[in-house]
Amino acid sequence: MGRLNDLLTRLAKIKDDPNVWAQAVHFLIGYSVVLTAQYHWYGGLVASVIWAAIATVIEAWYDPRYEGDPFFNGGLIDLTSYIAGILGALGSIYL
Ligand SMILES: [Ca+2]
Repeated sequence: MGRLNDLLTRLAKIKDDPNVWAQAVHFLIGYSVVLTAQYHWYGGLVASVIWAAIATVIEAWYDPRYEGDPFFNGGLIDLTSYIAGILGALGSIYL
């Protein structure tokens, strides 16, 4: 019971971490952009490439320059979350 309580306590704390929410949102954006494109014009694969390029520009150039969020201190994690969402959507479409 102690271990279960420890696990539940740890899980409950995750929701208080803003980084977890930020990564979840980046993932969902990547996921929903690709699925939306696929739904409307069968362009999931094309949208994946375009969105991955846009996300790279956002995280490597825009955020460091205009939001003070360095690429190697947060941006890379954001980009990874976008890519994970894109891959998740491609998995939903093609697997
Ligand atoms: Ca960012």
